[in-house]
Amino acid sequence: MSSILLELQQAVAIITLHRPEKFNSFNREMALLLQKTLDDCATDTAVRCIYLTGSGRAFCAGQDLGELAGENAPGFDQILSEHYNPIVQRIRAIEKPIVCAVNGVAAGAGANIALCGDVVVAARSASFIQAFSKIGLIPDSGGTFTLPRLVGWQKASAFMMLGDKVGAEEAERLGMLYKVFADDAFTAESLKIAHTLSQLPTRGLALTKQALNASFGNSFEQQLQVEDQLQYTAAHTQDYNEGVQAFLEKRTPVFKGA
Ligand code: LHQ
Repeated sequence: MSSILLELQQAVAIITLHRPEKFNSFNREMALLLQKTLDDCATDTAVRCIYLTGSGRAFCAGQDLGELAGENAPGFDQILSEHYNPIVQRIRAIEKPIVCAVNGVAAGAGANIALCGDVVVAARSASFIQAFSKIGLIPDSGGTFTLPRLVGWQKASAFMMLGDKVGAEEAERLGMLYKVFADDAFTAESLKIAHTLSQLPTRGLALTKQALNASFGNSFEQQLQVEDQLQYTAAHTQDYNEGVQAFLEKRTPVFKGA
């Protein structure tokens, strides 16, 4: 069976990391397949939201450490540039909202991939571990960029050095994620968010994502310029017209994503 499962549920593409016996850790094949699947979802106009989750007890335990000891182990020169960086770059660049639904433990690259989603939700029993320090590595997959921006420099620094297991509720309190749901309600509640996003003005959400991406490197004045340009683009979408029209006509808008 494939290590990446893809199911289209109305306008939501459900991507499941599927190596449950290895806690959905990444080998090269799975990393490349996830990239291809993300690309397919990016170009498929029927997809208006991507929902990324894991099979079984884990979301993802990062790199498959067994693969590194094997004969065909990918080199350290390949692992970031060919596996993890292209994954997190896609998650930030794809012009559709991406929900990371953290169903269980998310460790190493698995944690940092989850944290760069547009909306990150977790099951109450899930946890996040910056596991890298325990094996002598540094946090990657964008973690040194994302985590201090989410929780502040001090918590990020301590989590990364100590490799603490941060439970879902603490993660929510710290601003690492949007919401926590009870384990038995997690799939239904998190999918509800994905379905809601899939019916919103997709272009507008993509432009919002673009503005947020740009904000980290910009001054206030530069960011106002970015908003000015992107708002101009948003105001020329069909969904903007529909949104205003529906408001004036006191009816529910029907957005097409264009
Ligand atoms: C695993 C793994 C795993 C293989 C659980 N691999 N089998 C970048 C640069 C270059 C190279 C390296 O990588 C990277 C990026 C990275 O992601 S580095 C960080 C790699 N990940 C880790 O160091 C995490 C290792 N795993 C753990 O610390 C624990 O397994 C966690 C905390 C995730 C879960 O602990 P438990 O709930 O106690 O479960 P477990 O340890 O019993 O694991 C369950 C099974 O999953 C077990 O298999 P088994 O056959 O014994 O039942 C584990 O061997 C397997 N597994 N993670 N990364």
